[in-house]
Amino acid sequence: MRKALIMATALVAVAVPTSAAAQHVVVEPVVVQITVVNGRPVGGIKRPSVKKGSTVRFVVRTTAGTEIHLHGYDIEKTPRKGVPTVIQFVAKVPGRFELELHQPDALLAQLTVRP
Ligand SMILES: [Cu+2]
Repeated sequence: MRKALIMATALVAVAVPTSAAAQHVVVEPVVVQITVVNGRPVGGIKRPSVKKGSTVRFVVRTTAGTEIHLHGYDIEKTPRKGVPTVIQFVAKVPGRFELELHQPDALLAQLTVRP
């Protein structure tokens, strides 16, 4: 799974049009950091907005919950103690998508992917 994500990121970097002058263009992911305390995201629900084709990386720190779930893209990760949970993907589908913590259920972020 991790290997596939890294490959996807590499493909994005290659797909960026480059002029003769620009030799290496590295596309940085849009990083969204979320810390969950008492089953709720610190500072409230994050509402990032990215352009379609962007690479998005959610980094979630939580001591509670059995699953972190990105709806629509349907990516699920099981959080492990003491290790941030990383969900990285290329936002190919426009729309609005919710990142949820499950058990206890909480909305962590609402991602907008602009066409
Ligand atoms: Cu869910």
